[in-house]
Amino acid sequence: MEPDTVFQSSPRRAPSFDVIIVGAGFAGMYMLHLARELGLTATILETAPGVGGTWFWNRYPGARCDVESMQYSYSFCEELQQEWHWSERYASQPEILKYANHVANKFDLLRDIRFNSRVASAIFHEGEDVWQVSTDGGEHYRAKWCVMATGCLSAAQRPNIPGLGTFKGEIYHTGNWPQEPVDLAGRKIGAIGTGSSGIQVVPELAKLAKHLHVFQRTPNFSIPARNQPMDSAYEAEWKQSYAQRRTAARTMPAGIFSDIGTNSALAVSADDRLLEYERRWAAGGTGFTGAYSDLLKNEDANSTAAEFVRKKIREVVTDPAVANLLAPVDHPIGSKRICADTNYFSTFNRQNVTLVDLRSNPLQEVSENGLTAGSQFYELDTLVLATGFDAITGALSKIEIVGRQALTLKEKWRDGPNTYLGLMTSGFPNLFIVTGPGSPSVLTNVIVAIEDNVKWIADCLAYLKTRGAETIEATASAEEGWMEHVGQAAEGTLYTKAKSWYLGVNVPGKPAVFMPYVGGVPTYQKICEEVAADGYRGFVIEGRSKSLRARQAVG
Ligand code: N01
Repeated sequence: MEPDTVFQSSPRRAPSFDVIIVGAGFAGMYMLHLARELGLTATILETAPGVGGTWFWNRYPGARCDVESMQYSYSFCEELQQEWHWSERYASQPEILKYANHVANKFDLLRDIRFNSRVASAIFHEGEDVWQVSTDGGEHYRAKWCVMATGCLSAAQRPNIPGLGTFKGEIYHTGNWPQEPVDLAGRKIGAIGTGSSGIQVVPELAKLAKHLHVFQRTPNFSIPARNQPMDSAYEAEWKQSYAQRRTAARTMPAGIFSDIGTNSALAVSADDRLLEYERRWAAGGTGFTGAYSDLLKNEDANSTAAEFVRKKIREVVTDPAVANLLAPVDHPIGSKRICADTNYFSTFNRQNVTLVDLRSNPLQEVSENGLTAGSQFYELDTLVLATGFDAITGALSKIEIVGRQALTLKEKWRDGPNTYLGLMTSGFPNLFIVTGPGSPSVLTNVIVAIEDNVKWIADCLAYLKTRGAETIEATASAEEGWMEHVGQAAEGTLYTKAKSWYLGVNVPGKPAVFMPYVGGVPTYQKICEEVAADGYRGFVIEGRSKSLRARQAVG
């Protein structure tokens, strides 16, 4: 829709919309679609020259989703899920990007997306109750509602390694991979980082490199993905009952239709446990940790699964010293995001691959022609940084977001993010966040989390529209109660036992706060629905007459 004239009083005569959406990933695209269905004027501002969000940028060799492709897709449109064909069990990045473009075309979204538009600031004008959103190109827009669809894994984290800027070869970050082809054949490559991205890129780099050095600080647990071409019978089975399976997926904690064990790992015999772990190892994928109900709650239960995986690593890797370094011992399995790989561990059996343990040989510096770890210099042509993200809050903190009384979001979240339901934060009226901190987001099939959040926001906008409301804002006390609940939920699990990006400890200076909500999709969604059904309990809603305030301000 074209901008309307609601805000023509703007001194800057900035284009004005009912809704400005930041980000054209899966969240932003669906938000635009629903905003249009409500008859609202809306536009998306997007940094990239195309849609896809994290799948636009993470185009490193081997990039692939670790949620099965039949599930890692939108469920809101039956026609879409029936017509789209995934070619593999786990979709590769190019195929996911193709899907994102298909969706953009199918729903005619492109005409309302402003590409190459990085949002630099979003400022709430009190009195007018308007958000002014500005790009780093100096364009200004105004809107009543602003939706941050900026993603949880979209701010690539470049490590602070002395001398990195002096390196004369190429440096590529997996989370910000070039759009043009990259020729890595015959190069001396150094890869830093062994999380999900590193574990995917390393086997591909090894195939191309003259020699690959993998610089590992912390080993990670990984399960073979066992990717394969899409089985047509499996695809047909899904398509025959897509709606029922999507509903069933939403009854499961991660929003993934899967087979989750209900027993304690300690309630079965060692032989039965072994059979179950072997079955899941053979099936492949991150569903491995769904074997027993207490793997992420009880350390003894967890160590049965961790030990099984360590044994597998030792079976695959032929050099026992290398196998030992690759076997994680510093965190419970699953407490950091578990990885899914294709030939990761066996890659270390190749002659052209060397594992460098940064624990015993700390990374000293990068210089013009390579890198020094311990007392050893490694000559390199290319550095691949698989060093992760400033996750969950990183993309938001890159934007100067200013709420009531000139309070910035950065200042408000200095000691850790506070939200109500992950969806809004007090002091920032009419600003919605999709998969924000305090929501299940990264602990789920994120497309489920996105769809549920976006639908909730759209329903909320419809509610506000029919009542002629001007603002909605989370109350400080509702937010406090929610964050307490989020913290307590995490304390009951093993998630807090790992130094992970869930806690933000991978980013120097970031406060260590467990950010996602571990209560699971069904519990979270039930709470969100109840809050809405209860007249948006915990939010202040004000109309022009302000008379709505008393009725809605609860909690
Ligand atoms: O990032 P990470 P990622 N010196 O933070 C190391 C999703 N994802 O991009 O653990 C040396 O997990 C760091 O070491 P350490 C998925 O949710 C999904 O891999 O801090 N090393 C670690 O090894 C995932 O969890 C898919 O000691 C340094 C690595 O870099 C999330 O994205 C694919 C360092 C970072 O690992 C993030 O994964 C890819 C330094 N200065 C990603 N700084 C799929 O769907 C960092 N490291 C399959």
